[in-house]
Amino acid sequence: MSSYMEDITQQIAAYKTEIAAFRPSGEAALEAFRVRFLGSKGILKELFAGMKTVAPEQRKDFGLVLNELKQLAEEQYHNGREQLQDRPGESGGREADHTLPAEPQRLGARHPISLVRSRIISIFEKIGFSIAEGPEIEDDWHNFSALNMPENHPARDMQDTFYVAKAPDWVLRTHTSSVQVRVMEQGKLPIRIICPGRVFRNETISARAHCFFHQVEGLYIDENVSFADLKQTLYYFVQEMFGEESRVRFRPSYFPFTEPSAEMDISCLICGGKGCSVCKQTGWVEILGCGMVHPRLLENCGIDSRRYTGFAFGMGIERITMLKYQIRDLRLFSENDVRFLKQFEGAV
Ligand code: 2NL
Repeated sequence: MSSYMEDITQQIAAYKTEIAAFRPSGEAALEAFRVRFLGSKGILKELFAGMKTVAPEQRKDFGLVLNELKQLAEEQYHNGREQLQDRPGESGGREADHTLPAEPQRLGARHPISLVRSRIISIFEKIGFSIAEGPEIEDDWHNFSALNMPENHPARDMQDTFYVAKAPDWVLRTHTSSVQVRVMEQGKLPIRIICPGRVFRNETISARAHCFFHQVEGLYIDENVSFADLKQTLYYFVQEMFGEESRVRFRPSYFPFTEPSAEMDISCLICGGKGCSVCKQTGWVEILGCGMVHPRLLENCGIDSRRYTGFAFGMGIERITMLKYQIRDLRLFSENDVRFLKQFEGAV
């Protein structure tokens, strides 16, 4: 064998190994492979051109070897192309497979205040209460005076208020009673409403107080509405909200807009009444204030207090939520920390 044939045979073996091992890392590598071996100035063109220097008796065998090498290179080029097309996201890749299951979409969670507000609303809707809403910026009359809290009356001290500096008659409502006053003024009786909404008080922010919170107030006015109706309605609410084993108790209290007034406690959800840190060893926790609507209020709104009586109550949604979900710090509700909010995924 001539030395040219020896050299070229070795060289062809090396090319064969290189071609057989080829796996493209991307489009550019595949194209470089094509140019190097199969291009118009590529290695195979050059080898075929070398045929004429081969002795005529060896030409046929040499031709067969070259054809084999060319076939291998073409095969590897096609394999490489297929391999790239199977890879998603590569340029020139196959279209997305729309039959694959979708990436799961992350759902947010409802805010616990919103969850509990909905729950309270649906409990009262079941027994015929409807929802009333009103403005968050109120005039003095609807927030205070109509509710038996005249100007300079010490009862106003119970609710440290944000006043609108440019309009001294306007305040950020300190309770949603103002909405109930508006409904009473419309004069359509009987009235059976609940008023959920945001209220504002000028408190120093702590784990137990904030400058805004959420309230649900309720009002029922008709002929012959009694304190027994009040007790039974609120007992029903507690059973629905906290479970059938919950007990309630009423303690005398004072509010300027009700007479008589009471505060309602429920048996402690944590210890069941035995005494623990949540109920401060008393077995009871306070959840709302209530009472019979003061006759002066009815008169203020043009309702005949000799014919009609009513009961009213007010609760803080934050307080109910803290009890229901054992949340210890009121500030968590307005910090929007997703680690807190995520815990309510799937809660209803
Ligand atoms: C509390 C106590 C209360 C009322 C709210 C009310 C409204 C009208 C007439 C009479 Cl229009 N009363 N609301 C009555 C008693 C208590 O709320 O601690 N709320 C967070």
